[in-house]
This record gives sequence, structure tokens and C-alpha cells, in this order.
Amino acid sequence: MADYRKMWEELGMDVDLHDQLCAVLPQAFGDVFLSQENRPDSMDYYNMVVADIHGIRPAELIEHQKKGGKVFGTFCVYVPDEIVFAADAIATGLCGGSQFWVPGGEKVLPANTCPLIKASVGARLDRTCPFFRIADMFIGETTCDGKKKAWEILSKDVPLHVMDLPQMKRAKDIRAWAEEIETFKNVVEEFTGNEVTAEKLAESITLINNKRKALERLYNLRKNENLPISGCDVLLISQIAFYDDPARFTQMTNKLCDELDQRVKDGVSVVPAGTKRIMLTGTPLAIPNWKLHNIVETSGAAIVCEEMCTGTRYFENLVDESKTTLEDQYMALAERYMKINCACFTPNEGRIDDILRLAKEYKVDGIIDVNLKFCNLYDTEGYSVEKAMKEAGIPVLGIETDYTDSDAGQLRTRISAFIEML
Ligand code: BJ8
Repeated sequence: MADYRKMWEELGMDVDLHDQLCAVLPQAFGDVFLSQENRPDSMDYYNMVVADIHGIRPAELIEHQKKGGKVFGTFCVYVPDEIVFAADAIATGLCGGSQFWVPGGEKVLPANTCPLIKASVGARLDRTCPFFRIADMFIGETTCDGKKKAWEILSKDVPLHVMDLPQMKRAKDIRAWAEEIETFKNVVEEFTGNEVTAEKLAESITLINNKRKALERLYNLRKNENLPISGCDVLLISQIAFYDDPARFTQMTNKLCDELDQRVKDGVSVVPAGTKRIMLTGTPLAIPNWKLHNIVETSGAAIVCEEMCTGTRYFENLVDESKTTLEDQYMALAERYMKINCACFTPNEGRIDDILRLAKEYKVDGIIDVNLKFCNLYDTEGYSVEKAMKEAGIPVLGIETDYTDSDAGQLRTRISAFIEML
């Protein structure tokens, strides 16, 4: 790993504490990823990005800031990156996926808050993640209650704008989201000093659509009987999508897909014929949360799809590129983003339709419904999801977990038993 200590010190990070994280990550990464057999060569790019996760991309963001550019940190797939890039700024995902940051969050949040929120708050307040130091402005949203209250705490420490996300999907809610996107544009323009024109926005809509298309291409390749790539590797790519440069990410992911196309032609599979195909659904798996994929794929099954925000919810549906005025573009953005089916909406039957559709498309043998501990929304929705799956005759296993390893043994036993009965 290159030496980025000076950069971290200049960011005001707690470098000694951060060293503890740097000490465990390479081992965890090696155990989960490098131990896999027959990985595509094009995974080298993603390996490199993750090996220096707190170095390479942060250094690029700082370069951008030195030239006068701004960086916006986001926490939800409803926040439109297009607006940020149209103002010559950079958007980067900030959700925390490591137990390392949780105690820092617990200093200010109730212990029974979901680990994703605790880790995100802890990463900022403990000063142990460069991305959380670099972002000039955080963008929150009114999704779950835990996040809403966390914004109030974080806003004492960093400039923060909250987008008011409607929680129903009537025509007036979509119009309201279009208005909220316009307000966001005004905030971004003022903060960056750069004007967002219809031409600039059209360019960034294409930029982000291209990223979505590359991810969709990657996911489509997982629909093959011969699986050309593991679920672990696709999860890693989905996680990197949140913070990598979008144009480069698109290029590298298409390059990987070229290699995978060849694998499909050659009948190459990363798993033996007859390996059970699993889909995960539920709460997001923020980097470096690789726990479940690792358990499932070392228990004799393969993960072929994730109906998650680190999965299909991130890339399905494109923004209409034919609009030429800002007003029409806000509406096109709102229409695309409001097609995402998150449990913070009521009703959210679209998610059940998605799961049933994806189960068919990816020819899954079973579904694991994953809930991050203390996420009330997805936990409650789990009842309807699991009921619908049972009615459709699809085996389903509901699990609840957090970022610790304390339940790994128990999860392995339950997941192995589930795979066994498929
Ligand atoms: S669109 S899933 S990214 S809100 S897991 S913090 S909901 S208590 S992350 Fe999410 Fe946007 Fe929805 Fe996706 Fe709250 Fe639940 Fe925690 Fe969650």
C-alpha cells in the first residue's frame, strides 16, 4: 500500500486509530476475495482500487478540490448524482459498512440504531475515514427515522443539505420530488459557484446512465447457467460504483463484461454445475460489508443477484435522455428515481413485484431476506416479502445481522441448512 499518511494527517484524521482499520482490511479482503478460484483477470482493477481504498480515490478527490472543485457525500440511492456532476463537482457514496466505525456512532446515537447509520456517523466524528473528511457537503434525505435524526447531529460538524423525499408514489409525490431536485440543483450551484445548464445536465444524465448500463450488462451476465463471476466479486464492484470516477468505472466494467462474454461463449463457470443459485434481498451492504456473500459462497451456493441498493436498485431504469429543458430534466430524473422501491415508501408492493421478476430472470433456487439489525422498515416489510415468496413457491430464509462477526457461526449453520434443502 502506498504511503498516504501525510494526506490523512492533512485531512485532520485520527491517523493512529485509522491504522487499526488499515491493519485488518487487507487480511479481510484477502480472505474473502483473493482466496476465490478462477477469478476474471479484469478484477485486477477493482482489487487495486480496494487495496488502496483510502488512498487512490481520496487523492483524486483532493486534486479536484485543489483545482477549486467541490465534493458531495451521499447516503442514499434516491439522491441524483447527475445534479452534482452537472456542476463540475463530484459525488461520492459515504455509507459505512464496517464495525470499526460503530462504537464512534454509539457515542452519540442510541445503541439500537442500525449499524449503517452508526458506522456512517462514527466514521465522520471519529475522523477515521478520508472520504468523510474530504466531502465538502453531505447530502441527507428523509428516508428512515434514524437517518433523519443522524443528519441533525452530523450537521453540527459538516455542511449538510437534506432532501425531502416523499414516502408515497402518487403523481403529486413525483412532482414534489422533481421540485426537490430543483432545490438541490440550486444548493449545488450556490455551493460550487457553477451554473447547471440543460446541456451540462444532459451530459451528466448520459454519464450516469452509461454507468447504469454497464452494471446492468454485468448483472445480465449472471443470468447464465454457467456463472462467469462470483457474487462476492459483483458485490465488490457494486460497492466501488458508489465512489469511483463514473466514466472510468463504466469503462472498466465494460472491459470486465467483454471478458465475461468470452467466458460465457467458452462455457466457463466459477462454480460447479448444479450449484444452487441464491438471490439476496433487503438492506444495503455498504463497503466493506462482505460477510453474507462470503458465508453463502463458502457454503456451497452462489449469489446471482442482489435486490438491494448495492445491487439492482442502484442501476435499474434509465433517466430519459431526450429532454432538453431543465424543467423536463428534473421531471425525467424524478420519474426514474421514484421507480426505486425502498421500504421507506408506503405501499411498497413494487419491491415484491421486483423480487418475483428477478427470481425468474436470474433462475434462483432460493432467496435470503437480509435485514440489518434495528432497521425497522425492512424488518417489518420482511413479513410481506417472505409471505409473497412462499406463495410463489420460492424458498426463502429471513435473517437479521449486523457488522460484527459474533453471529457468523450461527449464520453459517442456518444458511448451510437452507442451501441443503433447496
Ligand atoms: S433507498 S435502503 S439507501 S434509505 S438499513 S439506514 S433504511 S435503518 S439504507 Fe437506504 Fe436509500 Fe432506502 Fe436504499 Fe435506515 Fe434501514 Fe439503516 Fe437503511
